Amino acid sequence: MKDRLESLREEALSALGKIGDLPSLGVWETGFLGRKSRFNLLLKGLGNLSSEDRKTVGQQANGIRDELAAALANRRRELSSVSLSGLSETERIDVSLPGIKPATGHLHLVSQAIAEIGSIFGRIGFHRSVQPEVEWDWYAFESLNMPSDHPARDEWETFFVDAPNHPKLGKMVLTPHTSSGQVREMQRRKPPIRMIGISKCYRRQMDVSHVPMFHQFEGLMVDRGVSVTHLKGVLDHFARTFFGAGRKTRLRPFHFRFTEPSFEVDVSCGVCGGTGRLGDGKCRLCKDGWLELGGAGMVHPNVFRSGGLDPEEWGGFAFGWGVERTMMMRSGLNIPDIRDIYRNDRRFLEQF
Ligand code: FA5
Repeated sequence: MKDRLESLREEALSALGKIGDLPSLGVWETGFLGRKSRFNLLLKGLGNLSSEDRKTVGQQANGIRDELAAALANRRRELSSVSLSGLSETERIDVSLPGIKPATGHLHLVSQAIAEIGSIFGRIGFHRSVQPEVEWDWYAFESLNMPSDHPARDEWETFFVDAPNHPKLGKMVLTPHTSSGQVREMQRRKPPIRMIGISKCYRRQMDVSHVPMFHQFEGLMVDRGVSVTHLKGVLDHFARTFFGAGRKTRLRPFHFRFTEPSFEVDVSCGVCGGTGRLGDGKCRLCKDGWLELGGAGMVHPNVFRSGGLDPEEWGGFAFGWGVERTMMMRSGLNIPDIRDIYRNDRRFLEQF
């Protein structure tokens, strides 16, 4: 066994001397010193020797292992310094070559719109709030004057979460609209309130103008003596700043359970200048000079009660629109299908 160990030692040292590059050192190390190396296989035979022999052969084996390990470290040092000194030859840099521009990303167009909308309302004193992505039925519907059997709730096409009911707040749902933020905000802080809540919403809908996950922004103002005039002023401020000077809004009577009176908000069409006509014919973007933006109204007394406020003392308005749809209505964007926004196709996203 002593002879076999000695000849293995000589073989290993001679092979090491012939190695000329760093990667081959790794192969050598596995072959001669690794767990399944011939050296280790040989040592398995130690058990068959007498205790006297086992001691001397064991010492010899340890000595050889240390010697091989030291030789390996030496060779590694030598090869490393050779490869570094050769670098100036092999890796010459031609500073006159044009550089490679690193790819830089940018915010997704919806994130850009959210930041812009938040800042437009921020400049007139509305503070940002974010609603939870999962919500209790009570906040999403009941507190907003929509009892469980009310047919209006079907319009929200809600996702229900498979979780135990809350003893007081009912079922768990994916937030279907940001209006739940109205009551949460009233519970959170004392009036006067000026809030702009921008959050994710979920509905079981999918077609050219609907996606199952989208964003809404919800405005809420609560104070004494708030009237529809204030609402109209805030909406016009938004239309002018977001869509461009000269754009204005129009309120059409509508019905929401949580506002009274309620309105649909339209913005004047940027293509035909609100006239509904282009050249000799009708404007192709709008029908009569107006584009539909979203819902709004004066906060319903029952919503104030849900939020713990006295409707005799406080008044307020609220509005809620889709971020994606509002953004798509910007002149020149020309996004024909709302689903394109979330397909994650870089050829599309890089344009914004
Ligand atoms: C609401 O959600 C009311 N909460 C709005 C409101 C707030 C009214 C405060 C009064 C006071 P509606 O279901 O119409 O209303 O949705 C509002 C907007 O969200 C729509 O105009 C649209 O822009 C956007 N929206 C709704 N569903 C989707 C969807 N599946 N995909 C993309 N955008 C959507």
